[in-house]
Amino acid sequence: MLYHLLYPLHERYSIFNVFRYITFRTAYAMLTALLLSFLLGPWLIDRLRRLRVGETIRELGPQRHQLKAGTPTMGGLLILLALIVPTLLWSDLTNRYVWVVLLATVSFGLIGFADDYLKLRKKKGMSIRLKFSLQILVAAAISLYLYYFPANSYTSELTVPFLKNFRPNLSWFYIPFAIGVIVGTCNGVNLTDGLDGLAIGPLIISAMAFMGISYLAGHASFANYLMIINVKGAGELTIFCGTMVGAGLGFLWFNAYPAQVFMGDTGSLPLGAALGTVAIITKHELLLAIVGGLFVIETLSVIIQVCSFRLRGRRVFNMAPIHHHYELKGWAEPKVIVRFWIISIILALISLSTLKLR
Ligand code: 57M
Repeated sequence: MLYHLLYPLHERYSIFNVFRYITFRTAYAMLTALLLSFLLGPWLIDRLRRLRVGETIRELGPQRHQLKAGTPTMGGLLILLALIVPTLLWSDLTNRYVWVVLLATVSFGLIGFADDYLKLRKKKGMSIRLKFSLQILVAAAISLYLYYFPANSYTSELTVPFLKNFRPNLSWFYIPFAIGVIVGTCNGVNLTDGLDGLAIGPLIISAMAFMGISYLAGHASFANYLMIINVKGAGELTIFCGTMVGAGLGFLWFNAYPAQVFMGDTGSLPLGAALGTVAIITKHELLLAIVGGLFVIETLSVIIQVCSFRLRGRRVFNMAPIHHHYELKGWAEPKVIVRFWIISIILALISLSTLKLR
């Protein structure tokens, strides 16, 4: 909105030219998201506490987690607000991709909110079947739209990290693939969200990486130089990714150990879905598995644990997801968190290197 209101003034005052630049708007969208989080965070946490929106901790988990009982959850509401408002303020709202990522964010936010609400008020969340069906439904709508209204002829092709001349074309199979990317990412983030700041840290790091990727993919000359697919209009997603970094940092302020608030599914599902959608639009779906490799590791640990228990009757990890394994091995919670962040930074650096190493 600010873009539409203020940029036209450049004809009279040249200073307003800055509103044309994606980099300028990204920086201010990020700062707006941070400011909103700092201003609204304490108020929201207080409201959630008064409304008794507190977490019930399961007994089978690491004992230290019992101390967290009553910590307000649904802090994802703060993330949603800090994501949506700055995006509306600083983006070019005639860009269709901005609306696609906003649709993903809001719809998955509603699914997460409904689940958290039911968990709190009825003591039982949505059934797994209903939760997955809703996720698949929204992801299918997004995937079908992107497939049938493509930016270019490369839509069903995949960019393979480290390889420049191998771009498999999935044809119509791209639709279920894209659904898998969105649903997989949102559940990967959800599974990772089990220690203070553990999910939001790698999410910020991944959003930073995709901030760069969106900018490059949307810029014809840079995309051409790096030999990546140029997606006209994807550059505007730099602002959305910047907002995700700002909203994430703002939330981390309150979620840092010892957490004053948890994000709940209200936060983890929309963040994961938004990241997956950005990866699809920018045609870096496979790279997301490296950028967000920590979410993949957490998900794999659960799959391995469940398969091993069913097939061999034995566990591989003390407890899955893998962060609980290290907790039970005696690592202090902040140590697990910071080490997992470090792994996430390494993975983001490796993935950015693939832009040149091919
Ligand atoms: C969400 N939720 C946290 C909080 C957060 C199949 C199975 C592996 C599923 C998995 C599961 O249910 N995962 C989904 C994990 C929970 O956090 C809430 O949930 C929201 C995210 N959806 O925002 O509202 C707890 O995590 C802790 N927490 C923090 N700080 C944070 O910032 O400390 C969360 C955010 C919170 C708090 O204690 O209550 C969760 O872990 O439940 N299930 C599991 O993860 C369980 N693992 C398990 O059963 N493993 C088995 C099998 C099935 C693989 C095994 O290894 O044998 C663990 N969950 C818990 N305790 N709570 C087991 C131990």
